[in-house]
Amino acid sequence: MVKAVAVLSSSEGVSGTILFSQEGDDTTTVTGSLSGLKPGQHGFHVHALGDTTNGCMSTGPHFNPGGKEHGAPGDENRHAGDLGNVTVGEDGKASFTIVDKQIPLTGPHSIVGRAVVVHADPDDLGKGGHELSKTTGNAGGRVACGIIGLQG
Ligand SMILES: [Cu+2]
Ligand SMILES: [Zn+2]
Repeated sequence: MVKAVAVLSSSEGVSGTILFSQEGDDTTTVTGSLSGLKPGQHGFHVHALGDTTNGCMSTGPHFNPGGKEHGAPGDENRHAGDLGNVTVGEDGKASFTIVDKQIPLTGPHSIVGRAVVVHADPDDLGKGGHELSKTTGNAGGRVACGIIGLQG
């Protein structure tokens, strides 16, 4: 098994930990807990770069090694980094588990060294009809992010 972790924090008081574990060749389980967010749905993605020199803005676009359009996690045509939305309760907290086959921790398309980003708004999963729907899901600002690093 290969494991990784991303620790998220922001100046606006968002914090959290996202754990990744890969069993076998391609299936990665993502287990997250977040706090300090506004209640409702928030877009949640793996972005291409593990660069936070300019905060979450420098983590680049959604991780997209296949050169596809933005979509929902279950879509054929999606960025590898498209993990959909996380749901935040009235207490500002979210805890979730996501199982996905496009975010390996090993091999040429590994997400280790890239970043996870939580957005201000819901991801429309490519179906909102907005000019940004097919690139970002129109998920708004980047409220917190963390670099994905190997864990022992
Ligand atoms: Cu994003
Ligand atoms: Zn995307």
